[in-house]
Amino acid sequence: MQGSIEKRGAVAIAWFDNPPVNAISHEVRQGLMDAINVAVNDDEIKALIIACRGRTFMAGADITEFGSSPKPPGLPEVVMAMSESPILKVAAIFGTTLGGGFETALACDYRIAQAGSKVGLPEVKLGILAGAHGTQRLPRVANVDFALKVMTSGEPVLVEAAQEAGAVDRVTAGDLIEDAVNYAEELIAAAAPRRPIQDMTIDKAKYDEEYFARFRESIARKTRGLNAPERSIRCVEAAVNLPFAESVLVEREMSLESHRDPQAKALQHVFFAERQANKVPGLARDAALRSIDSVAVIGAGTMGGGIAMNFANVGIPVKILEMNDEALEKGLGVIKKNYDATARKGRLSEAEVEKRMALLTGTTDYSELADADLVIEAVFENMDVKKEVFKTLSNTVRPETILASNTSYLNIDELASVVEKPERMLGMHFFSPANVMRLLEIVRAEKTSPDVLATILRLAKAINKVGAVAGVCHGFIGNRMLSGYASQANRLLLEGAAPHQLDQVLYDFGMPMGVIAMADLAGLDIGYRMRQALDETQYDVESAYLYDNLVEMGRLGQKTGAGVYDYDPGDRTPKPSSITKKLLAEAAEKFNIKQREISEEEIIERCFFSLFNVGCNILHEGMAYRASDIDTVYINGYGFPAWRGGPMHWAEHAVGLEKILDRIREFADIYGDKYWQPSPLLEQLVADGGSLRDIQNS
Ligand code: T1G
Repeated sequence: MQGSIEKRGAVAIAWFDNPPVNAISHEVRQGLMDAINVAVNDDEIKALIIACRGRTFMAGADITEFGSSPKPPGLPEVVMAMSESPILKVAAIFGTTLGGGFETALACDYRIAQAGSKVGLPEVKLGILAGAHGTQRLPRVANVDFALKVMTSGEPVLVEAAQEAGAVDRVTAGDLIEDAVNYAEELIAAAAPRRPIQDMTIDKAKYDEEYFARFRESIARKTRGLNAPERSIRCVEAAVNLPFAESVLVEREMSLESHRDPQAKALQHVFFAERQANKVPGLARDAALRSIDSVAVIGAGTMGGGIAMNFANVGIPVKILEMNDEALEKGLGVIKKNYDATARKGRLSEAEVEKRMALLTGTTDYSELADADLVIEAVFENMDVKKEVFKTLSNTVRPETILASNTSYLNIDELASVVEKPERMLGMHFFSPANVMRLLEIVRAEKTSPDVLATILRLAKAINKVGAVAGVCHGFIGNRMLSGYASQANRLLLEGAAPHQLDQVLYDFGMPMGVIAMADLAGLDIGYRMRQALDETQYDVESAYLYDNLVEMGRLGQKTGAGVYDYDPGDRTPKPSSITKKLLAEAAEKFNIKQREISEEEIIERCFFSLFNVGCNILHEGMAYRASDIDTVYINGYGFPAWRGGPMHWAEHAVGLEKILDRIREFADIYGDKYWQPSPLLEQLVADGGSLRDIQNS
């Protein structure tokens, strides 16, 4: 039973225990109501502590209940009843007290927190807002600045910062419950007053229209495309300008509106998708996994260095091997420069930099890697070179050491063929910059054992990455989909779309940057070198005309100050180039392609339906366990807007599978089915009236 009462003299503790994160389910809500009633009706009880067992105080409303109307009592009703009840209430918070959990704590009169724990209102990350009076209580008990930042970023803050702002009263490094009982006894002895936050007011003179306009401007870039932050701001404006009884109605209206917004469903899909991606089909959730207490990285170049930093950042010692001392010194020097740059921005202390650097040791001797639990190679992207590395590793490290390649497209099965005990071999595809990008594509080779896969998925989370499993195919999940998306963008350039027009449409759709600008950023020579190794039947010669000519002119992209776009010195803003325009006209004439006006709608459909069709093939071939893993990859590795749910969720829920299939068939008629062969999976789903949710590969 939730809310069971433990009496300690005049202090009662209402205990809640709803693993794994004490989500505020219907049972918990009812338990809160019951606990208040028991306390109010027991004359011996002078103060009530709200406390939780397990790893955290309530981490929010139970998201699994969303989509259906919550069984009464709803949380707004509960927090109102709590804050109005005559009993003195103390919240004992720890772990991550988030969303409805923080709102429950704000319905108490006093709050004591475990030092180093966090509070927050992350609802905006789910496309909704703190709808149990959080938007009304936080600005009143703390201040408007703090409340706006917490609500619109959705990021948790340390309880020490919350204490400074006035949202937490005490912080203890000791035994939270003992200290909470002592605190409650102190309050009783001092006849401390109840402090319902709804009775507090805000000095509105300080927070006029101009203040809110400035705040909106300050978050505009980070919240581009998102609806929930604006709704939260409106609630805080109401808290400033209206009495509680009226402003709480504004919160109610904004909250209902946000739950109806497709962005909410998309973001909640993303929340569960990222967690679902950690599950290996067929492997029991409590299966014994291997511990990774030390890591080795082969190669101290850009990728190797960034990869090594991920582990040092979380206290895991890393040995970095290079061919010679000079390369080693250079690599370690780049890592130190990166850390120093972070420290200069105030995001890392000098001591922390030293601590992390101390975890990184260099060597040129393979025998020094013998104790590594995991070795990741990040050497030159060449099969023979990598095979040599894995042969040496296989003869050097322990047989149970996990071996991983950071290759972005080479065949992991072929690499595993030179390794003893190939079941310990897989791909760990980091995205550059490896210490920044959240996605880790984990490539499951034919012989990779499930426990190795699950070990690396858990490790991904430990190094603050989002892991997703891909099968062995060219480009795995992300780059294979990128090729479908980019191929259509390039065809559209040949047919008359200007690069900046096309990129603007993709940016306005929500991508971090247009795909053509992204090619300039990555460097046009990468594709050029790959095409040199292929014959003309293996790539789109017509689209390559522009890029081959640009590279041969020395226009490699941003790194040479010119590529598809021109760039002013020291300025990364892409500017339309007459050279590109001329080359595209030449290509259209040479390959007899009719130029025409291209609509925004066609750019969206051609680029994203192609992306989606490739995603369906990946799913159809079993190269991804589930469609939501593909969404996880494309959001975290390529910046697809999370508020659209990912390419697969967007296709099914914003466009519709049948409409997409019809358009793909129309494109096949127009362009020939080389690009537009409908995925058999898409055809099957439409024929059966099925959903992507039904597909679960093993
Ligand atoms: N409801 C239901 N299940 C939840 C949950 C929640 N709020 N939070 C986590 N889980 C599940 C999760 O799916 C996973 O399940 C397991 O718990 C461990 O989670 C009115 C309406 C708390 C920081 O947004 O940020 O309150 O995969 O792997 O890395 O204003 O979970 O094991 O089956 O993430 O240690 C606001 C969301 C809700 C917090 C812990 N609260 N959760 O991280 O574990 S809306 C949130 C988190 C709200 C009110 C509104 C994190 C965490 P499974 P995990 P973790």
